Amino acid sequence: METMNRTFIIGDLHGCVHEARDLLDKLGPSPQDRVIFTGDLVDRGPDPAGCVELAARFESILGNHEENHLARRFSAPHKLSPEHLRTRASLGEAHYQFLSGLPLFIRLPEHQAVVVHAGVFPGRSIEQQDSYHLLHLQNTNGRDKKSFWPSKAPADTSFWAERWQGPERIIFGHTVVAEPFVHAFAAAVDTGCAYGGRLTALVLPEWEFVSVPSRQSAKKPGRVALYEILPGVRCFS
Ligand SMILES: [Mn+2]
Repeated sequence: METMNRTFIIGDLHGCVHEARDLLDKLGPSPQDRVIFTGDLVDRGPDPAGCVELAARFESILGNHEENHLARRFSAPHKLSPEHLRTRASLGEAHYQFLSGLPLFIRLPEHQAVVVHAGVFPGRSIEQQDSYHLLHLQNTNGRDKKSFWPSKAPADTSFWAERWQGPERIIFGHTVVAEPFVHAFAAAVDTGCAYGGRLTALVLPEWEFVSVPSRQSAKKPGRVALYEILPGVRCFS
């Protein structure tokens, strides 16, 4: 019997290579299936280089952490955080070569979907998007370029997914959600593995989620507490 090829979109690894292998074992992709990582392979977790090497066997888009490492590759060490320096020390020329070739988005026309790291600015086509928005966008007022942390955003802003009207459904990481979700025009897959949450894959064409538990100890992702970004959808912000 012929089975339909599947596409697995896996959320931000952030150095969690063991969980990535756990999840791939659970998914059991065939050579005909596609595996796409949503970027932010590096920083935070124990094995950034291992995550880059794993992603190189499949497909990945660029995350803001990769962008940062490429932009500051030759910056003086005293200008960089200990975490940044740890990642830098683990990466070699081949890793940087791979990261420099990563796309900002991957279109999945057979699913009317696009994989991006963070978000898309409302009212613009995917090709017209600013790389800053693709890599960083959270809350927006729909006019200015700036992106706001959801918990610190002015009242006239809202999470980009509330303003994006398609036609594509955007599959994104970057913003850590308490529960992954699929809405009309957006699907969130980053469940905070590096913070002790889960590593999650979105499985197409079913639009179902498969997760494995984190092996990291629980810690808060950057900011404060759970924050409602969309009705019934909470993120850590
Ligand atoms: Mn990110």
